[in-house]
Amino acid sequence: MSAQTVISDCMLCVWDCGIKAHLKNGRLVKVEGLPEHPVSRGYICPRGEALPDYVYSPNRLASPMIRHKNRWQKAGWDQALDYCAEKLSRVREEYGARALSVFCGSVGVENIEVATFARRFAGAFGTPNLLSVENICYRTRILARQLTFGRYPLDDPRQSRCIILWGHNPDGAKGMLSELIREKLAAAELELIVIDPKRIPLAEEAYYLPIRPGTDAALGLAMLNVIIDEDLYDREFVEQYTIGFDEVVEHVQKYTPAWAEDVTGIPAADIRAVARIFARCKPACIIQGVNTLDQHRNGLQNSRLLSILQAVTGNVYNPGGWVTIPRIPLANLGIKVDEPPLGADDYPIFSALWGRKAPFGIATMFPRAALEGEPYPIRGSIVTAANPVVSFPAAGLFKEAFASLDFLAVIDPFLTETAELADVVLPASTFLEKGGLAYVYGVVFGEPYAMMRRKIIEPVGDSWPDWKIWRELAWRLGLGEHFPWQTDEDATDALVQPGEFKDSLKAAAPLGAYYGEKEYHIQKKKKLHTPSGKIELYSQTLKDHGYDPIPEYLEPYQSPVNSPELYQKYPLILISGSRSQEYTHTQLRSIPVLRKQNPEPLAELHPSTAEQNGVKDHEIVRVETKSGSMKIRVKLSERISPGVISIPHGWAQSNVNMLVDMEGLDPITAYPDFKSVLCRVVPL
Ligand SMILES: Nc1nc2c(c(=O)[nH]1)N[C@H]1C(S)=C(S)[C@@H](COP(=O)(O)OP(=O)(O)OC[C@H]3O[C@@H](n4cnc5c(=O)[nH]c(N)nc54)[C@H](O)[C@@H]3O)O[C@H]1N2
Ligand SMILES: Nc1nc2c(c(=O)[nH]1)N[C@H]1C(S)=C(S)[C@@H](COP(=O)(O)OP(=O)(O)OC[C@H]3O[C@@H](n4cnc5c(=O)[nH]c(N)nc54)[C@H](O)[C@@H]3O)O[C@H]1N2
Ligand code: SF4
Ligand SMILES: [Mo]
Repeated sequence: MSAQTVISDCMLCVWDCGIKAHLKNGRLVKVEGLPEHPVSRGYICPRGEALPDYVYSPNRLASPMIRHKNRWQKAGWDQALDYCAEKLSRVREEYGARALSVFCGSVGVENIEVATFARRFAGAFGTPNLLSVENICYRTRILARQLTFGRYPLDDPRQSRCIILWGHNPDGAKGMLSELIREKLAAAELELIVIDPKRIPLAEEAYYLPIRPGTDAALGLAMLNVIIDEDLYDREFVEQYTIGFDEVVEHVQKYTPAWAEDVTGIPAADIRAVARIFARCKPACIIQGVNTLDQHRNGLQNSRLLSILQAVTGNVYNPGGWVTIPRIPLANLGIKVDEPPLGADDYPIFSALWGRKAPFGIATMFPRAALEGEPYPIRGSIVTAANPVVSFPAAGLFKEAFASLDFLAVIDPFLTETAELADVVLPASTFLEKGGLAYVYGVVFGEPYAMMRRKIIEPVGDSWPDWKIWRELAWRLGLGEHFPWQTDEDATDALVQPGEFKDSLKAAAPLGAYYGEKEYHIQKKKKLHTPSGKIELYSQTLKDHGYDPIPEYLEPYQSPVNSPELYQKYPLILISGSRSQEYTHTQLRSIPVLRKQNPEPLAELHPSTAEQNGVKDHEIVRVETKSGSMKIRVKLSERISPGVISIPHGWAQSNVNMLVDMEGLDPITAYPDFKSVLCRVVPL
């Protein structure tokens, strides 16, 4: 038997850990962490270890399938692609190219190979409607930081002396970070602050603030109030590199710790204490969850507030604060479409900031376009690397919308819930069966590091890599000139611009290479990319568009304060989507080794809340909101704040997104509120 160990990386979630893949006779048999990887340093999680079970899962789609009268029929690639081409041509003839949406999920954004070719196909076809999780994940914070700093600075925690985990539980969502934090705590090198309605494991070793969900901006404004009032800000940094500080000073006067105590439920003394630790203990780094701060009616302003806190304490562009990194020289394979995408008029800053156009539209507008033809009809969709009927808010509506289309194709290694609605499913190879670029925008500790990934096992079943699927489809639609690549190596090579970095990537393979260095103290060296050239605590851009130039506190859309009548009927606050190590979103539920570790979705409730609601541990309940209901088993936990219920996302049979609607969208980014949803539990 021939045994081989190959260096690669794991793309089962966004952090992209380095791996050592052990092969026997060309088959993946075991995966370990890769100590030589300069970012993950040997770390992998249970999903990474389960990679062999994942790639050879019996549930992988074995061949293309076409639906005939509600039954799936196996098809060859030629037949399936001819069918897709015919249907897509019809959509284009009847409604125009824009009536096709290309829908990408988390993998469809994070996996550069998947993202690049999907985007290129949309452009070649002529539709501006590339829709994606960019509309529910990360983009809000990126935009908030761009508005403040001109570019998107990233967390740089290795050298931090103080870290605030603000709505973020790295034990579930980012294992590498929890390892780092624990190392730093053990070495007594870190002040840790946790702001979370759940006493997460790291809260045991932190200054812990249990917050009422969705009230984070109140806490942030009060911290700013203390930092200014007690003269704890970095005067020199503020004077030299920011604009709008005077306005901020005036703005935060009304947001006192006593006021914030009423709003957040956190004692004023604790707010003061935490503000002091954060301001005095430099370098400090706020690490924000996506869930909590972005996915909120006031998400963009929440993220802006954290940017302002970092800036006034001088924790930007310093080691251990927030840092920018150079742009990776990716090849620009996007094809420009002149027409703007869905939502460009309604959400102008999200769609184009300072003339830089976002390549995607507003995904939360998709159901209306499909179901009501507003603002114009979307009649076809190709969903790749996404499972929106489970992962998107108002899941019932998304399902109805996809089911209503004239044509739906899904490209995925598995028959997802979205694929079940499709006319055609096309089996995609997983990342280990094709080349690609291991690069995740530097989101792991701000490291500008990337790896050129090569295929390490042959495509499983009759699956194809994404680039090849798009290519073959494009040729059938007369768009072949845009997809000249013949081999996996060609397609992978095309992802990076020719030049020094590409050469170094190839030379370093199978390990990766740095495409630059972290850019410390850039504010001293050059004008920033904001209109004023400085850090904009006050944002004239937001003001010009009719939004608050400095964040105000806004109650959650559904809340005891904002909707007291609703609260009478639905007296619990639902937070959804806390991550667990075994799963990525809607994926991996059918992998036995992972399912054993985390067998079923559980709704966490405090024992006192359970008692008030007549609910017992392990009982199955119905959870109801004004928009929907679902059943789930209850787990009592002293960790969760009373009055709050936490439900994970991604479980199709207990889909929490049946409970989440799209009424209170963020007016700047159209993000839904996945948190702070009022609900009730009904014992069955
Ligand atoms: N294992 C695993 N890891 C993942 C993913 C995955 O699916 N699985 N997904 C990846 C992706 S795409 C993303 S976007 C990230 C998301 O990462 P995050 O959004 O950071 O997710 P969590 O760390 O689970 O953060 C949720 C925490 O916020 C708390 N919380 C809920 N509501 C509030 C609130 O209103 N205020 C405050 N302060 N806290 C609140 C919850 O109790 C929980 O502890 O995770 C990434 N990592
Ligand atoms: N209630 C609630 N809902 C949430 C969240 C929350 O916090 N609360 N979080 C949201 C966030 S932050 C995100 S990012 C979304 C994620 O939402 P999605 O991206 O829709 O969820 P995934 O389950 O990760 O779907 C990815 C799909 O890609 C497939 N795939 C894997 N590799 C490949 C490949 O190489 N090629 C192709 N074509 N397909 C591949 C997988 O099999 C899977 O079906 O969920 C969101 N939903
Ligand atoms: S955290 Fe786990 S799933 Fe994510 S990249 Fe690392 S090993 Fe893979
Ligand atoms: Mo995400």
